[in-house]
Amino acid sequence: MLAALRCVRVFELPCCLDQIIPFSMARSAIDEVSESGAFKRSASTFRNFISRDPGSIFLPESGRYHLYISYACPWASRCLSALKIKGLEKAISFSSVKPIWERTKEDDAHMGWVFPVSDTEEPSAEPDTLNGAKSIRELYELASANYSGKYTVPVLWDKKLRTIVNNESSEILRMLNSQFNNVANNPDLDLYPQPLQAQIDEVNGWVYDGINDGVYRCGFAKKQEPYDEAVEKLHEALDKCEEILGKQRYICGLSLTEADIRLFVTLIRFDEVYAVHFKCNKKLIREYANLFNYIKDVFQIPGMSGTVNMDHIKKHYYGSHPSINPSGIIPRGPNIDYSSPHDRERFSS
Ligand SMILES: N[C@@H](CCC(=O)N[C@@H](CS)C(=O)NCC(=O)O)C(=O)O
Repeated sequence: MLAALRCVRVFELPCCLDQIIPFSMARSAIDEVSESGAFKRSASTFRNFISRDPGSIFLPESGRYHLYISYACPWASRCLSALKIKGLEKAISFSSVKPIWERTKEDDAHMGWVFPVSDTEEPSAEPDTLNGAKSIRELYELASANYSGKYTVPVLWDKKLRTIVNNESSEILRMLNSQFNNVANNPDLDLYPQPLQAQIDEVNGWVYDGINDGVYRCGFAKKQEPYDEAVEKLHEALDKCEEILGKQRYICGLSLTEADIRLFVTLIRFDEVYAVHFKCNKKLIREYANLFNYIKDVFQIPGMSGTVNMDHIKKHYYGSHPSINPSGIIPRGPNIDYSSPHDRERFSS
């Protein structure tokens, strides 16, 4: 039965991603570059859903699932944010890997996420006590013997069936929002409310293209033209956010939704990392009045500050991409204080 379950994987690629199939054998995002020099992200592979639907293999049981994250990773931080602000820490355990990629096997050159060997080796990172894995790669190999994709975080792990449920952050975020409300401390918080779903989907679309994935397309471009295109698109999207957030507190209106979480995780890394490491220095977030206040507002939501570990974030990016930063030197600044006062309460009433 377990062998069968480990094959519960679907390979539905969004049509916009179908041209990247030739690169899907790449084992690391930094290698996913087409001949034009543009970065093209491949789709996640494990796409099962936790639900109470009849026939569901993965039921929403308290204590059954574990979320493997890296504090450095914006995609994993989406999920950690949902877990924390929904109050799911008792129901779903989580742990973080070390921030800087290391060799995952002695007999090949793959570099990726690894666990520390002791609790004291790296603050905020923990050894894998669940599976005894040395790396995230080992978890993928446990879940599927012939897996050939990237070894990414987040990973939502099923302790009962000892397999990966899902490794796509946008889907994990939705499951955490809706499937565990009977055990959540904050069940009334709905990050994807029915009346706003079309608007959230629309915002997610251009925020992903322009901003979430956009910063990576700036940073991982290997030629000037795709870089220039990505920077243009990034600032079109940031300008659009700035305008929207000049009229309302959150990106889809009066209440916090998953679209805010998805925007926040990129914005909080922007001035500290992307501006320098990914060459996104055309305009900093702290030069956008509304965006800068908005980051502080979201950061100060109870639970959110615990999802931001700037030490891991900076160590990871500056230390894990030697083709971009061969020395691995971590810039000292700018050390922004996101807990300082903001002006977003002006929209509250
Ligand atoms: N589409 C995935 C993307 C996840 C992803 O790319 N994670 C990065 C960390 S920020 C990763 O683990 N990369 C490992 C690699 O590229 O080898 C999601 O949203 O969950």
